[in-house]
Amino acid sequence: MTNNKKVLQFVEESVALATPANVVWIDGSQQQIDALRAEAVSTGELIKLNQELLPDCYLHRTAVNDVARVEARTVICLPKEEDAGPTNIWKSPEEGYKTCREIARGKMAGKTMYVIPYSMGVVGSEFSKIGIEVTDSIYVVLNMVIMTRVGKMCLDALGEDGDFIKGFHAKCDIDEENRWIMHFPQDNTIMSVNSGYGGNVLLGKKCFALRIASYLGREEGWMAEHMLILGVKAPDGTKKYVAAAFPSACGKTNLAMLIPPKSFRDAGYEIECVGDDIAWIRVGEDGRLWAVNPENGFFGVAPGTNEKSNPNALAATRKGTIFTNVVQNLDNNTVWWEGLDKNPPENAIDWKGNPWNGKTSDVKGAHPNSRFTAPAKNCPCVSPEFDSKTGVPLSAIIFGGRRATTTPLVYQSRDWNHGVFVGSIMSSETTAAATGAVGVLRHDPMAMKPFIGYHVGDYFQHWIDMGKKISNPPKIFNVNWFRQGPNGEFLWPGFGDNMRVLKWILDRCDGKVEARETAIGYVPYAKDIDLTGLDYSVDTLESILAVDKERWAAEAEEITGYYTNTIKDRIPAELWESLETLKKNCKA
Ligand code: OXD
Ligand code: MN
Repeated sequence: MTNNKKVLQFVEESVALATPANVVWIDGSQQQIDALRAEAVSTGELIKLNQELLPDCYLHRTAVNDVARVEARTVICLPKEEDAGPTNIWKSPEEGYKTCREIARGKMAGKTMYVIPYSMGVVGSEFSKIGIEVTDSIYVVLNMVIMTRVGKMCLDALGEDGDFIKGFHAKCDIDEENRWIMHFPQDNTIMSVNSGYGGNVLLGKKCFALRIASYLGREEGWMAEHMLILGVKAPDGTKKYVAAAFPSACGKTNLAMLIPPKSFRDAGYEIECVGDDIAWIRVGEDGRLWAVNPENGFFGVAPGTNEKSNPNALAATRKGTIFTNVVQNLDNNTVWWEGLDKNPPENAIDWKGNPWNGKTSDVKGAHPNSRFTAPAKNCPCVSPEFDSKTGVPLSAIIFGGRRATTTPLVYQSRDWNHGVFVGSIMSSETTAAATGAVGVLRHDPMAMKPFIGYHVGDYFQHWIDMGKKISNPPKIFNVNWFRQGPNGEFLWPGFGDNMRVLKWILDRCDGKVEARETAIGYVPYAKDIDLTGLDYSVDTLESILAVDKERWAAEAEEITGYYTNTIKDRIPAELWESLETLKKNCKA
């Protein structure tokens, strides 16, 4: 399929290491995809779902010990430990290669190795980059076909001499003790062994499009971010785009596909989804930031997705989707998960493969991190710019987290550098969805903590340096949909009503509304948040827009501790200055 010597050499080396019985090149043709689906069904790797209700949809169950990304076994391999920084696990490249190779040696004996040529981004766009993933899993091949642009055109784009990101994946024995997801940023290489779970094995996603790409972005002067991208179409037909970063369990996919409240829809507002997870961002000739979503599908969390929370995501899963670790409803061979509806199936199989009765069982039927892999084009509100080679221009960048107190519904940073500070201090309270204590503050700068492929302080510096190259920068905001009252009740309705906050953000970008300057930045006047059609008290709104200086003084101390004790070094002077300003403002 190719004459590219580097590709051929990578495949040869992978064969020599893992010794598969066959090698199959993935050309992206429907015929080949159909054959692989049929083969996976014949071995039980995939279960074919009801093809009338869910055409071309399949169900897969992972091993029970292999259901999530494993941060403690995700490694950045650079020569010097200090260059991986305090947020990453480090090994030297020598040790990393040795460890992975010893584990993978001979592990594809008797099996087929698939060679997947894929592109992150539209082939032929200046933003795009090609990867080659070799794997012994048909599940991986079929997920990559949905999540990326796969096929011979990627090899053609490489030509005889083009460079690419190398990804080696072997399931091995799904042994937790020997599971490693290793990144070699200097060699554009990823090795993943002993896992079959999406985030660890779909190497185009977190491994390439965030960890390796963030490293490349710093070298080449662009940014790879853990951000959704959405377009807001105004009644006059103009469109503005925003990118937004949130830690997990903060409703990122829901925001990316938001349906505006009725009063906004009636007025002519629409949201168009460009991406729900990753943004690659470059400075355009016009001095603005332009963003593309390098992915081609959504790898979304199933539980909680329903007709109310995210009808667009649900619609996206109705064809051509692979479900992982959800409930199989045996009555009609469809799928179910907690939070889909109030009607769990009685005659079902749970994510572990055991018989399950949703009416009587006291265990969850779907794993809390069960997923759907759905083609982006299925989404009813997918942006017409989805395949744009130039991307979309950003008017605003939004950071957010889950905070019961302290952080107001929305505030705007004073300028780019202050915005970088706001991103650097992002933190979120842990939820019951994740293991560990609930309500504990976890710092997650720019929602990139598990995804920065180098030292977090250098990453902050890269943001500051980028600011110097952007003559027309987006405005930077912070939102918090999760303020709680004294009894733990949520004080903001969230979901579609977040449109009301988006509108204020875009009005600020257009210079249409005034704002109140506070210790932390610009906060809306309550009158400027459009509450039309919402039964909501202005007093409550005032309360979640308030900035409590005492709490923020305490927050500033907590941030000082985080900077000093966790990040320790390489923090840009501009961020220390913003921290000092915050402390001063809280005393004033
Ligand atoms: C994801 C994640 O799967 O952030 O998108 O973990
Ligand atoms: Mn993500």
